[in-house]
Amino acid sequence: MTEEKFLPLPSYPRYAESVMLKRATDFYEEMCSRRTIRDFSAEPVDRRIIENCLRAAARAPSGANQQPWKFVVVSDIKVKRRIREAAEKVELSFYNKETTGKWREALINLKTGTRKEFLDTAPYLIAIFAENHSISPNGERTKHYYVKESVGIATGILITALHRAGLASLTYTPVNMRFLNKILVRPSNEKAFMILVVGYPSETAHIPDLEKKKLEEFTVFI
Ligand code: IYR
Repeated sequence: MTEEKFLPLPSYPRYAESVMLKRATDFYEEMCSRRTIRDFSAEPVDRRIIENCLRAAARAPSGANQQPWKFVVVSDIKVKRRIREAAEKVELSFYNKETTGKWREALINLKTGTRKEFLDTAPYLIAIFAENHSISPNGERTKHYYVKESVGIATGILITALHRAGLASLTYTPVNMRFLNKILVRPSNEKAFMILVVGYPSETAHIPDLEKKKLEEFTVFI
């Protein structure tokens, strides 16, 4: 790797405190309108919007700046159908095994099931992979650090960018995602992290009546 140069920090946007407070409140309010949905419309979405959201996501900090992520953006209906088929197989065995389990109990309010219609209805499935190591052209392996943390941060920024652009998403993680490497022809150093389903909500989309914890419940100031 080439040695990084150091540059002076370019004009840091320093706001008046009142402006900061307003910006923070406005952003909080914008995040309050984000909801995970499971009923997507088939309406197409301009690919440039997705591209810019991905550019924003890839500005995430990462362990040793290794940027250990790969985003595979699937809009091809044949590929989406294959993903749905494979995912529903995984879900079938999950729901059969978990019928009495604690996990099933935790999901009861979400009314999820084995049918994953969104996988071929939504215009985009973004399969997110985590690169546990990289392989240079001469076959040398470089270990990556804090891979899950890094990919998690990038995914969070992606979800936020999509929401800001006016798109809804679903974080979808079947218990076994190895089928994604096969269908999407990804190498073995890439481990599927999640499928982010992206599009507009269907006109009849419903969401569970969930509560979010209050600041006092999840924060401690010392
Ligand atoms: N992957 C399954 C089960 C599921 C698990 C969690 I944790 C959720 O928050 C939602 C669903 C499914 O998608 O049905």
